[in-house]
Amino acid sequence: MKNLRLVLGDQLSTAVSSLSDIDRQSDVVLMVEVEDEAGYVRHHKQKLVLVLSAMRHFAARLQQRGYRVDYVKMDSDGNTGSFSGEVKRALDRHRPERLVVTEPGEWRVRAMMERWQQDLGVPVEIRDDDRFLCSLEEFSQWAQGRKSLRMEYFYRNMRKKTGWLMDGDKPVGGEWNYDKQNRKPLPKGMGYPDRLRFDVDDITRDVMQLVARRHDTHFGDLEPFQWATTREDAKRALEHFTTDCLPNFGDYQDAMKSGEDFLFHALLSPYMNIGLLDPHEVCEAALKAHDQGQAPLAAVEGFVRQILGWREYIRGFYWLHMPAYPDSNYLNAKRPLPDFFWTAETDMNCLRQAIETTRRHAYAHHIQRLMITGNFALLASLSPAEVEEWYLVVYADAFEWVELPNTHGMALFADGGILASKPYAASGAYINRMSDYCADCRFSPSKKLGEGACPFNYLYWNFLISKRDLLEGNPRMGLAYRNLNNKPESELEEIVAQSGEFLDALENDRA
Ligand code: FAD
Ligand code: DLZ
Ligand code: SF4
Repeated sequence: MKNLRLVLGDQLSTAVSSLSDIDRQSDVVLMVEVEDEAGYVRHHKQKLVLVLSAMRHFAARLQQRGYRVDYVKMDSDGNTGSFSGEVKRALDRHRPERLVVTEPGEWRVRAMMERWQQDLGVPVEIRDDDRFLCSLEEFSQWAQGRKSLRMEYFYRNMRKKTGWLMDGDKPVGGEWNYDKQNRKPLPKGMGYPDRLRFDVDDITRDVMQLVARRHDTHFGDLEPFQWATTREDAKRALEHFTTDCLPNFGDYQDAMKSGEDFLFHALLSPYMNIGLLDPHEVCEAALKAHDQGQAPLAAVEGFVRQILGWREYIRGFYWLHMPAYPDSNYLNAKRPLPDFFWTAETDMNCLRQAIETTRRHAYAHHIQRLMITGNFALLASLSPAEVEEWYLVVYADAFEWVELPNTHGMALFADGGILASKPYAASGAYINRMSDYCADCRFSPSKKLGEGACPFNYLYWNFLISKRDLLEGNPRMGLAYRNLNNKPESELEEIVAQSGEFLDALENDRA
């Protein structure tokens, strides 16, 4: 046999570089279900089902197309439980001349792969992952010599490179970014689209039984499982999004509502991240909707920016800064993660809603992740490592290349501002403006201190007080510190005292 081609659980595309020059007669595709990947963090049950079921469907699709596939199931005899162990066993079975892989999405797996040639005694070719719109080399060239790596400038470059939403060398409509139009609260009486849900077939049912048997203690509800696990269904999800949600995506991108877990969000990140959809085709579908007059420019620009801008930028950023990136802890945050992040048992309704959504669907939308759970973790000085592990566990779309910069850099400001120009810290007033959560909360967003005051209110000021030496010099924090400095000393003392009591009690919320 000539080449053994390893395809990982987040590389489920026939266009992946490891398969590009495959000889279907003489090469074998290797896919392995391994306990190490299910357990290196205790992934949400639905994330396990999504990845393993999508792997099995993908293997079946390859076989139908005449590929030779060697597929190792999780509970098959002799499964060693690790990528290295399963690659070694497959090398013994097939004796290939060469092992071909596409670079993985996580540093720890890349480090493992780089040892294989020496440890396993076979030539190993690690190919670029060209499913992204910006190569790692291109990103590092863009980053070279820049003092700060702001996404907005990267995004403009990518717009010029792709020609998307460009009118010659000018942005269509005259602006690069229409975010000013994209921050509306939800109007009363608004209707929401019924989201497409996918039936569980025999393959998915088998995987659900496997997960129930082996991973029952992991976080999250196993049922109802409604994610797509095939490319065909993921394409239907894309079509549904562009038709039914995209026109309103921009306007209400930052809004939150009880009982409406998805609003107008795409629900496409898991599919792009595991290979069922290509980011290129997702952006082109949105651009087509704009060309055909089905979605306004602000919505389409906002959506394309998330993928062409943020998603690509985050990936380049991860590889540029690894492996040292998670070691920083600029704000010296050390408090352990409270148990309610797992149980949702808290009186703070916004947090309860965001965590319950997460438990139900392995999903919460961006503003819930950033401005509810992320904002709380920032204000309460929760340990970055513990918070990062939580985000990696609980979301179906979580892979370290995308989870880590978003959590460590964007939500927690633990890198001291390499990714974001200022911390995304907000008080209860913001949450009240952008959601209906406060109406059903035992706390009041308009109360700043004392019994019934919203904890986000005093924690916000306490955060500014306690991190003054690290943040006051930041030009984008000027207004916040001017407001803080106008407060009388007695109020500052009360803020610190009430926050101290709250945070001490939080440390007792441990399982
Ligand atoms: P939409 O809101 O509809 O956005 C469309 C698409 O844009 C998404 O599918 C996604 O591919 C892309 N996108 C938007 N924002 C980002 C971003 N900041 N970074 C990368 N891509 C983006 N996204 C993940 O894919 N995996 C993660 O593990 C992850 N962890 C996050 C952790 C935190 C603390 C925060 C603040 C954000 C995180 N995000 C992560 C980014 C974002 O929240 C999700 O991509 C988005 O919520 C996915 O839902 P959607 O498909 O409905 O997205
Ligand atoms: C997330 C995941 C899980 C749960 N299981 C597997 C698996 O059994 N086999 C596999 O090839 N990939 C799995 N994955 C995805 C990997 O964790 C992912 O490929 C690496 O983290 C590199 O990004
Ligand atoms: Fe959250 Fe405060 Fe509003 Fe309650 S009052 S939902 S804690 S922001």
